[in-house]
Amino acid sequence: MTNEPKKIILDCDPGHDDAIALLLAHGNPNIELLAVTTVVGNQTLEKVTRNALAVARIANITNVPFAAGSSRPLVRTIEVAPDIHGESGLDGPVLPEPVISLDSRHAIDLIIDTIMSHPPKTITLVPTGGLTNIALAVRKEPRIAERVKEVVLMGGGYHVGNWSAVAEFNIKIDPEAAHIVFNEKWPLTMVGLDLTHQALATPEVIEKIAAVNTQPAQFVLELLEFFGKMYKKAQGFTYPPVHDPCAVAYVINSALIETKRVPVNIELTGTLTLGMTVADFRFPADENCHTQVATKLDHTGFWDLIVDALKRIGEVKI
Ligand SMILES: [Ca+2]
Repeated sequence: MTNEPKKIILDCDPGHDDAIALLLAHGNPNIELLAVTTVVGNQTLEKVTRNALAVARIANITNVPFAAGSSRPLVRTIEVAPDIHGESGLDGPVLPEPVISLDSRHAIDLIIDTIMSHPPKTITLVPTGGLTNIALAVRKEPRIAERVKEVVLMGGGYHVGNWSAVAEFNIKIDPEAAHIVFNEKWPLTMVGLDLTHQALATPEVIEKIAAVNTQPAQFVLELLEFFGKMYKKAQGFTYPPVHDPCAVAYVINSALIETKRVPVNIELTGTLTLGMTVADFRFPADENCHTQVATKLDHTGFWDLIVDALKRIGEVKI
């Protein structure tokens, strides 16, 4: 890790795990959060945007622009995930009224403006929802593909799916957008289900978060309690996998997550496999391969980062 904080733009659809990703990005000293953008996904754009602003209040994030983005996928009809995230998209805790207001720009313009106004190769894009905004941004301003440092996204899975047998939610809800994003030549790390299913919020993790004993930590506990119940009911998990902060953790300290360089592309025409992230493990990847997949998580190191971020955020009374 260098001393210079890593600049990121978080493009998200909060979302229990997005909320924790946002707290991690805000609370970790190695991250400089430049912008937060929202996209339809776990719930409607209106709901996830409100949730993002509520999380900003909970963690006292006051100096970061938030902008709303795409309200529907490029081609497909909207699919949301109330069976995991509830009707609000962030069910469980009582959400406070937001105190900051939205940036007047569309998310894709905030993304483009932010990337183009910083030096080349200094900004990492961290999408933790469907890829609609990122696809539209790179179509509107193709120069961002060369200008970003890398894309580290939560989505996909090379062996498992959750929204179908082989497709993960973020990719499946807007596969055309994912196809655009995976086929640009920027360095891209796919933090997929193979990795995030290792990021389980076990009782030991819950205990460590409870010991922080602040309102933001209590908020995370309430998120995880609801998320855990839903994951047990919907997908049979004993403890819930907390996907999105894994992408932020990789940016903070790549040593926490092992990766493998392989070509990845998105299935757009399969009748059973639409939205599958097809990873080709047959041969050693050639040197031009710009995609890699996350394979193995340091579980303790990962959760220690979350606990540390909550400690640094400290008490925020609402
Ligand atoms: Ca998400």
